[in-house]
Amino acid sequence: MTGPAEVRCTLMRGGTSKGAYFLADDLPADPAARDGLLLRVMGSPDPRQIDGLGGGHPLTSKVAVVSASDDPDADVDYLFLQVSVDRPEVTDRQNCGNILAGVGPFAVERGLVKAGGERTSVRIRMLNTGESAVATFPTPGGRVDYTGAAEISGVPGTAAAVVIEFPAGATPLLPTGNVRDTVAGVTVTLVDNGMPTVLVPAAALGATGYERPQDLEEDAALAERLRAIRLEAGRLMGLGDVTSATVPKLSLLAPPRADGAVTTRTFIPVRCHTSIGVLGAASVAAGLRLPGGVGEGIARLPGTGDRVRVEHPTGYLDIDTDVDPGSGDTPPAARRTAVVRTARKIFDGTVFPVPAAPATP
Ligand code: NQM
Repeated sequence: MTGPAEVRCTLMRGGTSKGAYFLADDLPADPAARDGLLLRVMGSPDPRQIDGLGGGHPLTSKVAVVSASDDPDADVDYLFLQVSVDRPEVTDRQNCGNILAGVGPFAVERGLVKAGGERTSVRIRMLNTGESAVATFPTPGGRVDYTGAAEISGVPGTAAAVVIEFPAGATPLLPTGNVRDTVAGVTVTLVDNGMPTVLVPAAALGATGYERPQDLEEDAALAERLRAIRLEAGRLMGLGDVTSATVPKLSLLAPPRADGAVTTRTFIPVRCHTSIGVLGAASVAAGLRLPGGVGEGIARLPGTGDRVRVEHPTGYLDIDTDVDPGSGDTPPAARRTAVVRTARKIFDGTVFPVPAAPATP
């Protein structure tokens, strides 16, 4: 076995996801050794991840690697790693805005950032995309307070708000330069406001958009169409061959059922999300704001303000996006995005990445 036999680890809920948080210095510097260790920590590959910390779903098989930043504009660097549940794969090809919610509190807990008073703001450089975020959360008496009155759909109870602000995106909002593309025979909007996402009218795939995630996951014909769309969209978006990548995500759009702007069912990219990712929702919200996008005629955007309420299978996610629609040679761009999440420290201790002994025949 390569790498350390035991590692300090903090298990945290970040938004509607759960993951293992590490200091970068505690993990092997070599990515292959690090990834091998993380597979053993999470118990992958195994659909139940019975031999590790993972919860048998992509949303609970996540890792944050955090370190002090050498960027003068950032306090910490955050590398997100998605650990596959059923394949021996770890990827840094996507970011995660839910796990991001735990990064600021973790940085204070582990002494990377000093608490700043009643509330602390942590400037985070997100290594997966090169973009940045600022997370602000309560730290009365110099300690992170996880308790509070903020409610987010998909998480029982209430907790302290972690307010996350994203400045203007570093990547083009429209990777192909078009508000509509035809991909595998379906008209879609390909958008990236922090997460490469394919917006697809649910009706174009014979879905209502109100199905339960498990029912959509059981539809083999739908899975095949989504796969074809994703592979072609990935190439068009400049992501290359995305056969085994976790991006782009696909969000099926339908008219809102409650008081939101749109209803979504999001594939990440094979399992259907029980809610929606933060950056996935940021991309949906920005895409809906683009005149001519496939959301037109489906979404009901509020007449004023930046807030877009994105409905999903377990409620809704409110996201603020300010989009410059562009004009002439100036392409559309997201000026600012903001969201409220919550996080919780679940345990802090030592994880033992012992490999399973080979089974005897
Ligand atoms: O889009 C799931 C999640 C995510 C990602 C996924 C996320 C985001 O809910 O910012 O948070 O899309 O794989 O954790």
